[in-house]
Amino acid sequence: MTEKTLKTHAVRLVLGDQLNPAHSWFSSGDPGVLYVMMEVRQETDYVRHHAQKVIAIFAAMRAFAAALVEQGHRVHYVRIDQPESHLPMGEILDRIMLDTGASVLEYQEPDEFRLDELLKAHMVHAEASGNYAGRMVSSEHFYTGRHQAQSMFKPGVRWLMETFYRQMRKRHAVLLDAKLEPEGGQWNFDSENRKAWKGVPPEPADFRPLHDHSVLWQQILQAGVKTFGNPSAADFHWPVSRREALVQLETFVTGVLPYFGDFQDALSSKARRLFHSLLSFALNTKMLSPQEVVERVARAWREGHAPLPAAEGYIRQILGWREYVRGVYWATMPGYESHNFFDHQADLPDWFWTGKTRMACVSAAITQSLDMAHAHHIQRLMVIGNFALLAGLNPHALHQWYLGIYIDAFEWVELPNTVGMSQFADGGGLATKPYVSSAAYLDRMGDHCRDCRYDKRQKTGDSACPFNALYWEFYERHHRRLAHNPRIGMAYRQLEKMQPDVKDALMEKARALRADLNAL
Ligand code: FAD
Ligand code: DLZ
Repeated sequence: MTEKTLKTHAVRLVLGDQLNPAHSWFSSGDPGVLYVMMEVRQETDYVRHHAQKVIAIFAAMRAFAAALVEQGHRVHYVRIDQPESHLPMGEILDRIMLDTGASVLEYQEPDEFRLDELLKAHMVHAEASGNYAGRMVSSEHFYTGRHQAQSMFKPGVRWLMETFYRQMRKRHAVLLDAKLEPEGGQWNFDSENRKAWKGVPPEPADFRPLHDHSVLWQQILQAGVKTFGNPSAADFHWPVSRREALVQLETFVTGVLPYFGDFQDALSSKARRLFHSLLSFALNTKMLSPQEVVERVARAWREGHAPLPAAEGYIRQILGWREYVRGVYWATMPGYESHNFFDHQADLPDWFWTGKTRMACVSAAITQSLDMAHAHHIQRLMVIGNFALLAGLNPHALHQWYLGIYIDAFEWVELPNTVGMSQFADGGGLATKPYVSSAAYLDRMGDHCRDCRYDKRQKTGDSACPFNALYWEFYERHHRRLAHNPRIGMAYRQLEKMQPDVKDALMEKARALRADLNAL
């Protein structure tokens, strides 16, 4: 029986990051609806992805399709080892529409500008040719609808994250008391979230399920998809179904959340995860909703299982930062991807693909990223991103690296974080000052300096930690662009006070470092 004989009136496309079982599409069964999911080269090849990212997305897509079929829905699934996977998405959709005779193609709003434009243009063409009608519906995932985000963040309106976050807390009645004031009398407990970790309490055990995806990995390899990073089944722990994602949420909330606040900004050579939730993949593929995660964390506090600074700190990441960067993305695309405020042009050193640099903190963060397609926020921002900004790496090349390597990287969230927050390449649209530091900060928040080949105390000479000279030269080099910023006045005052010979030596050292980044 062909799909035509089943009388399909509508085809509905589900993208790889739209695995939301609570979407209203699935609340009732309609035998006239055919769901389409596809593993396609168009999506695997727009950037080179980490092997685990491709495996995780395909495994989660397959689990989602199987769950739909189990519920009685009809699904047309294109696997990566089928010849169709080489076709553009639009052509596959046209074929299915022709084969089924369906008159309507529905799709959920894509989170990425590229795909949004592509599908929009495809629907306009299909409708103009009289082939079928296209209809975009909400993905029913975020707190802030896409149009609402676009109008809130419209050009000329400057939204500080903190202002946005407070408004979100009020609008969605999160952590508010009976008088609609913030619980604990404070909106933000950030100042309590900056402790270094000395090994106590111990890093939580990783209860995530271990998956063997070797069959899927062979299919990906045979299809010729180019990836990088560790594909090893032995290291694959990402949740690939809603059931697994819920278990992960529960183990985080019950055993880890109480310490999240304290060690949110910590770095450690002995703990890769520290007290982070590892929920970003499940959230960004929509297996979990942000509302249920926020509600579960708020409940943990209400029931006395987590301190308020931990719960507030965690909720701020999701209700605040996650929604905020999405607003920035939709308000500034297209164009945000090409910002380069400092005109930084250096290539990424080769060790971005091997982790083989002698800077212990950078090596650990990159090696971990290659091993598990994840690094926590401070590794992404204050280790890798900090180095990239000080060294003058090209922000667009860096954006592509971040977009490829992390399990949770989808452009709507990765791009503002990399180009805006981490590289200040938008000139301060998102961040109020560049996130840069010398070795002192890295040493205060972590323990990598102890066993590093470089010396955190030295600024010049062969053994000096590269972050030191690079830090001062960054400020000197960008004096014209940054000196007026009141948040960094202190750095410029220190530079002014520096003895000329000390300053010259620092500048010379930094220029030598930047001339041969591969040697670090
Ligand atoms: P936790 O530390 O447990 O935080 C909980 C949740 O809060 C995360 O799962 C995430 O959904 C949300 N969150 C926290 N910080 C942010 C933030 N700055 N922006 C948006 N959401 C946030 N996050 C991504 O989801 N995808 C990315 O591609 C991504 N790229 C980044 C690139 C750079 C340069 C930087 C500095 C940060 C990036 N982040 C990205 C934000 C953050 O680092 C990750 O969300 C986090 O490390 C994911 O691990 P986790 O789930 O254990 O997070
Ligand atoms: C990231 C990704 C990859 C690697 N592969 C697919 C795929 O084969 N099919 C698919 O539907 N989605 C994939 N994705 C996720 C999409 O790129 C994602 O939908 C967009 O980035 C929009 O956020």
